Amino acid sequence: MFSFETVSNHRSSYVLAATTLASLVLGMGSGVVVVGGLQAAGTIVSQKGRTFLPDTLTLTKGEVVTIVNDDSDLLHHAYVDSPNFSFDSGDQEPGSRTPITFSEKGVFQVLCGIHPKMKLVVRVN
Ligand SMILES: [Cu+2]
Repeated sequence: MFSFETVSNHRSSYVLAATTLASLVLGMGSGVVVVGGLQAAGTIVSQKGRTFLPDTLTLTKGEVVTIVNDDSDLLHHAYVDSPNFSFDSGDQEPGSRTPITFSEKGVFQVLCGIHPKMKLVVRVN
């Protein structure tokens, strides 16, 4: 009986921690976050379960998207390779945040160099 309660308590703590983390991420997703003097706009895309969430976005030229690797045990490697805009994140460690400034109009695919099925479509107006 004692061991069951111990397991139960651990699970509650874990759920609480996960909920707090989710609130933090959601909180960062709304509004403007200023880190070290750099201003980042509020659009957050999560890499989770080898997918981008959300997987489509519509932006205005010059907006910043911050890609967060929410897979605790996977590297990702976001890139854009189009005629008028390209970007390469390098290795994205678990928990890392990668800002991308979309400085050109058009429709762009953000792909992952490690997981070919991962795709984020960004329309920039
Ligand atoms: Cu990936």
